[in-house]
Amino acid sequence: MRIEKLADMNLERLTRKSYGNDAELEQRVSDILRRVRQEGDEALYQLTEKFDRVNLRKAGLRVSPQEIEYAYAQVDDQFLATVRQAKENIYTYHEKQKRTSWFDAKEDGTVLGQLILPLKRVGIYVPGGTAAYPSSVLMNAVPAVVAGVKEIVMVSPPRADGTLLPEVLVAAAEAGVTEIYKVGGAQGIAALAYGTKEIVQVDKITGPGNIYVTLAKKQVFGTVDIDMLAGPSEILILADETARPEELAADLLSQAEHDRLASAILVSPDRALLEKTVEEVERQLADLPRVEIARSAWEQYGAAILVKDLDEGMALANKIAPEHFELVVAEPFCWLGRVRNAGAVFLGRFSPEPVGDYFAGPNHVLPTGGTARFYSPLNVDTFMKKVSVINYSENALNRDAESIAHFARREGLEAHARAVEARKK
Ligand code: HSO
Ligand code: ZN
Repeated sequence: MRIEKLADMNLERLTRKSYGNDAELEQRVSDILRRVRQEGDEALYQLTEKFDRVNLRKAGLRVSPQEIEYAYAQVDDQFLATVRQAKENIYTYHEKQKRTSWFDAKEDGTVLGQLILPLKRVGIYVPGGTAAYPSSVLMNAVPAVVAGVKEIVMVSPPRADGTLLPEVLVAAAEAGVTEIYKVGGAQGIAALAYGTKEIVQVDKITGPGNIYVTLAKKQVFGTVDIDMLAGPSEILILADETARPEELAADLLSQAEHDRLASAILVSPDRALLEKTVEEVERQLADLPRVEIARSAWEQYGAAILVKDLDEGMALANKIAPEHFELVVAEPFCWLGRVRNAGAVFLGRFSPEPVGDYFAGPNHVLPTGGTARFYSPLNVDTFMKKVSVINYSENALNRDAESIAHFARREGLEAHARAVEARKK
């Protein structure tokens, strides 16, 4: 890995890697969606047989209470205690976000307001394989619980033996998930979005997934709501000479190990720090279990960028809009006011990114691929909706009737005008 000077760099390599627009994949996904819409559960059975090699008639589509009990028997006490503590931290943080309905009563007798209501039924997607993270189950389900959602449905592809990971099942039960189905991929999203006999349609789908899941979420948007289109993980660290290379290297690798498409970027005005950190990354890579994934991510989408000063580094960070932004500088709070675009900001050397992934309380489902320009982290509002409330008094209507009727007629809508005038004294 070379140290690159910002001025000489082509930033495109670092910014152009969202899950692409692949027409053939999109077609395959839309075929799957159509099959589930037309054939319902039968399609779920056939597609799960085809993609996961699992016979759901035997393994069961819905996870039973006995399976949950068995999952608890399989996890150790430390895991359970950790999940419970993490859940509590996430709950406490998200509770502070909860908004309640409000009403504004004016002197003229008018009452205006907003009902802020939980969604009735939401679906949470949990990926399979090594990306089946119990922490993500908590991060998706807990805000829904805080919002007051009564029906929280989880779907996830079964493993070869027809089960789900016990840690995922335990996290789901602890978080308050109410139904779990062993179906993944685009067919899992389709089941949630359109409903089948066995799986009742949801109002919104959240949770990360592979390219098929992401494209499926995109295609069902409108039939249901979705959270966001999550891409590969990213970290950008802005560091000064007070930072320690071995810690920065560890933080960069913590994201690089997620995915070959993950990105890990170090930005600093200190050339020696950049050099030492790059060496450290090489050294630490050697004995990582996921060395291949992490190395590939680091080589393809990693970078060590030399900037003039922290100001220039901050401008670069805001331009890239990283999912995770670590500020490892002498006075991180002094720079916080300059942050415009990031999913989550981690301040100081005692706030490495995994603190946020697992434990601190803020959500780890964050905007990626530059979408932190306009998206927010998953939060309680994600699972709520609003209804406007209007209660005019007789006096207020008499006062405003003429203006309203005037406006209506200017739009050529005579019946609107008359509806108001019908009450006017
Ligand atoms: N860093 C990931 C979330 C995660 N990390 C789950 C560990 N487990 C989101 O970008
Ligand atoms: Zn992570």
